Amino acid sequence: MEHKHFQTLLVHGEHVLDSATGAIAPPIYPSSTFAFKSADQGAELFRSPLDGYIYTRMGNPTIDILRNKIALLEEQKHGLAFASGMAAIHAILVALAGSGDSVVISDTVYGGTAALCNRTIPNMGIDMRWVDCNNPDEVEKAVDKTTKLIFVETPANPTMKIIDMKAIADIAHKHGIYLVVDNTFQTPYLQKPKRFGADIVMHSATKYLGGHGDLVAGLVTCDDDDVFTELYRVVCDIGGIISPFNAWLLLRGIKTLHVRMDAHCKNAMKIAEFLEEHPAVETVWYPGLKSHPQYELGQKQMTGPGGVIAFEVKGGKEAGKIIMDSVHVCTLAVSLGDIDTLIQHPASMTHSAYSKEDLEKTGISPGLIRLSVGLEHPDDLIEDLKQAFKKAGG
Ligand code: LCS
Repeated sequence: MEHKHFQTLLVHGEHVLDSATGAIAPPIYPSSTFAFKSADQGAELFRSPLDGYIYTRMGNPTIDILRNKIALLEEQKHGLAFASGMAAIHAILVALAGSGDSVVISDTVYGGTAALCNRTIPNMGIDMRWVDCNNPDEVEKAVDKTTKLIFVETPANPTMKIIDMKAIADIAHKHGIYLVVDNTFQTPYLQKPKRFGADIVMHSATKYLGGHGDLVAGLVTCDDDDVFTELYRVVCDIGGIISPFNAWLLLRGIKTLHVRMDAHCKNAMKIAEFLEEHPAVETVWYPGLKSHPQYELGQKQMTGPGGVIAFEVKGGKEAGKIIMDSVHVCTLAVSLGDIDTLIQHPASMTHSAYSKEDLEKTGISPGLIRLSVGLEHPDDLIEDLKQAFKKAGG
């Protein structure tokens, strides 16, 4: 039966009830290897490994349920699962580009993505071209015959800059190349990049998809069979696969994605409004606030503002440090998308791989604080921030 609503898809999509036992939860297959019925069948499977199971690096039944589920949620044909979001990004880049090729990438991305693209990827002879993807002319100028793909993150970590996916997809497709969108901050519940022209969608599933801060994982979806074949080759060759147990945890997390995301959005909106009114706060960047410079674009692309807020307090970095050291309900930690509210300082933590010039150019100011709003009662979070602001003199 076809599921009409996304919420139903989250709960039921792809999961087939175990007919032998009636078990509702999917089984975990920790097996590293799978017995062949005969020598001929083993040889046949090596010719077409996705038609059965050989060895978990090449395919696993629990991981397959997850691969199919994320493909369904992103409305794409293929899904792949990785050990982390970084393993997923690495796989996309090395599957689709090689020595002598170039990749155009948004100048504001997660610091780990920036580190990968500034160090490891250029060492492989791939030219990474950093551009402000809010400026389509700049993107157009950066693309040439060597360019294989454009990679963007929207909203961007940590500034919450929103990128017009349709505008960038049009440029990519004019040149016959792929648009890759990192959909970590929104999840398919709040944003479906494919509907705006993205060819490949990826996630750090460590964040909202997992949702509970208890796993590290990456997911990728695509429609193109050739892209899938290349990505699958990299999974098998490099081996950055998710473990069956983490795949199972992730499947469990995904079932409640809609309930958690609604609550994250509601809490974050309340906190963002509080921050905007507070005299200690200089600026707030949250896609749910009309003051966000790309509020209208956000309304077009996203069905909710998400749970991450960036803000700057008066007194800059020093005041920010006092606030981060004074919170009790919020936890001073990196990552985002957890049920726990997490607060951190991008310039010295998640984005410390950025040079001073790049931090300045992309608006990751020394005083910028990032808050991933969790599922505590918002009034407790507001009281916590209030007392921390007071300590910082606000
Ligand atoms: N993409 C985005 C947008 C991310 O925020 C992260 C991690 C990654 C990719 C990489 O995924 P991972 O390998 O960690 O699963 N972001 C983090 C952050 O903001 N704080 O700690 C990790």
